[in-house]
Amino acid sequence: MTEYPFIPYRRDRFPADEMSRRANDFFELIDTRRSVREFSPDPVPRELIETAIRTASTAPSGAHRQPWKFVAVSDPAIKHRIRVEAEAEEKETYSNRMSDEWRQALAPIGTDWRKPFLEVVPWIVVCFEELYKVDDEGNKSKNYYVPQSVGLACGFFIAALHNMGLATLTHTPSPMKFLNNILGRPVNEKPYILFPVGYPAPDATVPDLARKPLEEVSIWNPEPLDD
Ligand code: IYR
Repeated sequence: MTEYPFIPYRRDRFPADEMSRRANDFFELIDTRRSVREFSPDPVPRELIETAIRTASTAPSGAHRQPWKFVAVSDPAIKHRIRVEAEAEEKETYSNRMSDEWRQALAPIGTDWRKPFLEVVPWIVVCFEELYKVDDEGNKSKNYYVPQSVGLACGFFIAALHNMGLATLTHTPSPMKFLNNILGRPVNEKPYILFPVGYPAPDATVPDLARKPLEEVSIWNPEPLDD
């Protein structure tokens, strides 16, 4: 077991007007984030991807296990292999595995099995969830709240990329098992989300969708059911 000494945690409070300003500034920044499917091939320095992964890795996690691995790929041959195998799975999914209801839900977004962006982008980053831990002697130990922890880390990752002016997409070619093989990851790691990362193409378009208003996504001081 890792023992941590406890240390003081102090942050200066911001004056109320500065808090409001910061709250609005962050909202306005993050509100311009969109999932992008058309990317520029322009290179992105590795250092930026490293910082995005470092940012992701500050996310809270069950028992501080940080049960995530971010695998970054810029090698064109590996990106090509990922595209070929992702498209093969996606073709099967779109033609045979998706329900009609699912297909209809996706129709307005205009996706299909073709994933050319996997070869256009300068980086593919695949986040794996570490289902359980294996130490150097091969001893296994449990991780906790893995999907929640990894989801949070991926959220931080997306926010970090957006803040630095890069675009991504939460791509989930399904099933994703082929990524363990291509990327040489062990069986205790499971692909969670594949992120193509780059600049949006200058002529990229996104669906003109609206986000649910606050009233639809929040409930304030509700009554208990059992009163
Ligand atoms: N994994 C497929 C299908 C897909 C599913 C949902 I739900 C989306 O919001 C978008 C796509 C794909 O990546 O095309």
